[in-house]
Amino acid sequence: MLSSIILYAFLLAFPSAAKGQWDASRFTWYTSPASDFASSVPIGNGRVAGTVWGGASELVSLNENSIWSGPWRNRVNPKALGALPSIRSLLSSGNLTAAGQSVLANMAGNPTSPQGYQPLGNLSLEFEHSSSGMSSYTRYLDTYEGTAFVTYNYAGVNYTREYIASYPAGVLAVRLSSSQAKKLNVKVSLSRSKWVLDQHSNSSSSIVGTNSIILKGNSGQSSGAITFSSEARVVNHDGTVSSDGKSISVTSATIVDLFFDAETSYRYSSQTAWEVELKRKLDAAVTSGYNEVRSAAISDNTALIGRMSLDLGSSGSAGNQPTDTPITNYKGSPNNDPQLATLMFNFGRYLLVSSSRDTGGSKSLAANLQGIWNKDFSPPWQSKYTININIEMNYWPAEVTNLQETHAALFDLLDVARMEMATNMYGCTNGGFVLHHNIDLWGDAAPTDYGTPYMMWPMGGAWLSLHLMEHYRFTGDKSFLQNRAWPVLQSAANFYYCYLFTHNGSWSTGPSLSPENSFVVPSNMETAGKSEAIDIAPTMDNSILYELLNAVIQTCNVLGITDSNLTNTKNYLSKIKPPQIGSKGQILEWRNEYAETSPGHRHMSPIFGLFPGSQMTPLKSSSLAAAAKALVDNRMSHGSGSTGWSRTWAINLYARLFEADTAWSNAISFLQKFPTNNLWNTDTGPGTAFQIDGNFGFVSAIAEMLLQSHQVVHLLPALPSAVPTGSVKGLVARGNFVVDITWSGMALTSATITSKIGGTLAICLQAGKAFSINGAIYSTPITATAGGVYTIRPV
Ligand code: FUC
Repeated sequence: MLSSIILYAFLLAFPSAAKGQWDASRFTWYTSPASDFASSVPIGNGRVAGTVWGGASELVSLNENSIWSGPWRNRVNPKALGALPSIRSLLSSGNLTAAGQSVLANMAGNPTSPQGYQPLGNLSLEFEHSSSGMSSYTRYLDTYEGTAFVTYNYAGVNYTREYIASYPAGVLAVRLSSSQAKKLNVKVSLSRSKWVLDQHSNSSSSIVGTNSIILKGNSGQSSGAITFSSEARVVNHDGTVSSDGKSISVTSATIVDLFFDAETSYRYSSQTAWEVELKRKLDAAVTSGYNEVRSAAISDNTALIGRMSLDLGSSGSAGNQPTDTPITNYKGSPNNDPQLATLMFNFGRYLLVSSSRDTGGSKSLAANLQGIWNKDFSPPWQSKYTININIEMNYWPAEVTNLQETHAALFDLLDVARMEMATNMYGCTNGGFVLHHNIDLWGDAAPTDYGTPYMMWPMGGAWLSLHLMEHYRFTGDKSFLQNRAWPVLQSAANFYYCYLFTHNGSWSTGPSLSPENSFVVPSNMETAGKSEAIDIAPTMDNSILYELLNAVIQTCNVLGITDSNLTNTKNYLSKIKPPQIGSKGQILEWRNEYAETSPGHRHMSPIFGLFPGSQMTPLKSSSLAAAAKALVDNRMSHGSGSTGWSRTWAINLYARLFEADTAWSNAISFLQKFPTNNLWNTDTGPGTAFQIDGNFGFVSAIAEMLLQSHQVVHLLPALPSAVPTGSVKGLVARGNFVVDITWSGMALTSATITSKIGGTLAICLQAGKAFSINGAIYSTPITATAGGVYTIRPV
């Protein structure tokens, strides 16, 4: 028994190095422990997560995605509803300054912020090893299997630690081992620090039994606090176990396994209920044992991750170095290392699978600003849900890169968020729902923060609703459309049928803004020269309404709905102001051509219709596409792309404009400037806030260069000259077509389109080139059959 355990431990060590070469597209790896959070490696099962630091004394920063700072609060400003008519009349009569002041005075939420995301605590493993005595150190993350690994030699013994987050078992699992029998000594503890916030303080306690440590905590409020129980089970195969009331020690062992779970009051009505669930999951994991938990977790991960593969060229020796080295080298010589882009792509898909899953019970939680990984009680922007770009960006890769299941968590959150805000703030009682620019896990959608460039924006719910439509467009799942998407889309549209008002003959939003830009008040609109943001019907609002109302019409057509839902929507759509073009040929941001206070603003709000919308795309409207290009060019030439997410939005936009080389040069700039050593995206570069949106925006941007499908199935629409040869397998086009493409010399070699559900297949190839489909020259769309495979070749 013991010899097989030792053999197992050896086999686990260096599984990739044993093959002689690290796969530079698949592994992030390091030759030293993490020096900070941004060099730890993340694992997660969509609900429980950790980051592995890998030091001589191990630290795993733990999260459970419903541990937030407290209960739901009604933050709606009681003056908001009463102030709405007067603010609208100030806007209509042209007093922008007074309108902005009244918004601040009457509509700000109280308190100004919803709840924030909080850490669970830390798992500590003390091995009595000193850093200086460790040699042959390797730490890695396998983005394909979803395993994290640490190995090193200490006093002639190889020690290994393997970490896995299991979606099927709902737990984290750890295996510790030593290459020589009975050389493993480890002390295990769980802890949580104290944080004082808003007159309440969280509390936690740790109860240590023979082979279990229970950490309980809560967010500190006297009523409705978010409360959790978590537990680490220690399973030793040999050696001796003891506890000292603070920790569990195992001495003279060869292998020790740990299983960890946390459950909270968010999903269960009583402590008994969530502790029953905690026990059930841990009992089952212990009974199955580490190997079974591990293999089920890997099967689950690889089933999702393995649906796709990407080859943008080999980096050769440049790629066979610890990940922090290519990150540094790439700044000077990006062209030597095409696999860094591939790794970033694969890592992004891995992050989505790890941070966003349907975890059951209709209370899954979407990936937040940091996905699911947060070690701070006061993280940047509270690590909550900012929905004027960030959380939508998290889900841009979900459908196109074949991870449809990850989208489910966002749909669950949207169900929670559809509360009475429309009635309380706008007096709308027709079943419509509205969200502003932030929400928390309770769906608290009252205006957030205190400032006119961001807080008063009634479009967050409409934008998120479009994600359900996109899920239908990609999957063609009519029952999803009927049962899940339609109620949300209908409710989103209903809000606007109550809320919109007529201004200059158009149905208009207001007070609203163009996230998060400001303009200079012109001389005839009150305090000239002052910065303001509040206006009527900014272009982004009109573009979101265009997409929403078209989504409703499409849904009605698919589901055979012909009643007032359809006629009403068509009437409204005909009176939404189309995008206007300004004096520099650009899409106008506001109702008039005001001077922008930040011409290089990071938000690309006015060209939402180019990406993620489709109203301004070249195949739909060459004139709007040209105006969208004028806007993004102007923004970028004035310094936009200044945050990681902004830069990746720009890549997606240029891909939609078929500006392949500009898209790629922005992808290079992104990789040079924003990722930390563990490849997380940041606000403005390493050392600034971790924000996961840019990771996901990067993935969708690469996909958009290779495949687009908002109009037709468009192969290689924006292939950059820096990537003349490559292949991609398993991308998904709208209509549920799975697309594999191989190219070389900047041209298609061949592509295979597999139709999952049948239907019309309209295809376009790179720059309108001619091609054959199953041997016949393509001229018009074909009718694909479910299961049909179509081979595309250049002619
Ligand atoms: C928006 C952005 C900021 C940041 C925050 C979380 O407000 O403008 O740059 O990403 O969200």
